[in-house]
Amino acid sequence: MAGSITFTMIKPKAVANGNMGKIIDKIIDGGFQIKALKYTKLSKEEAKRFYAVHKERPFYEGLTDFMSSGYIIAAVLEKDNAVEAYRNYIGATNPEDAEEGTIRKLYGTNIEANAVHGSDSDDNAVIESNFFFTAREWDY
Ligand code: FUP
Repeated sequence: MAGSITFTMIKPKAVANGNMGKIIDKIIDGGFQIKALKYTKLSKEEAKRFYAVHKERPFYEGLTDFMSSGYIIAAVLEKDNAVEAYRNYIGATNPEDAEEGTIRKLYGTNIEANAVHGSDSDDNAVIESNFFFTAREWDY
């Protein structure tokens, strides 16, 4: 039976550090099925749109500079209770606070370059998936 979906990005520093393969393996090991996957880049304007919810926050400029600084992996993942399951699997926003064995603990550098993004709600998982993928690429 199909589960629900979440959306993830492997962020520029984790890609630049050569960790994208290990992170994808870990995602699969965690029982997440990859429904769509793309090696791509965000422009500054796209990063600002993606993170628009944070536009009043002090870290918005730095975060959107960082997220448009290099290649990323964007992916749609499926699993039962995918949003919560994936957020537990990747660990706390700040890698320093993330539990041992989580993706952010293993591959994150700091709170900004924290290796991966994970959607925070079912609605945002769909919105974020649609940001990167056409319906025929993931909604099958
Ligand atoms: P999360 O849902 O765990 O990705 O965390 P948030 O929604 O709180 O943060 C969104 C993004 O902003 C994350 F990629 C990390 C980044 N961020 C900072 O760069 N600095 C901060 O102080 C807090 C968050």
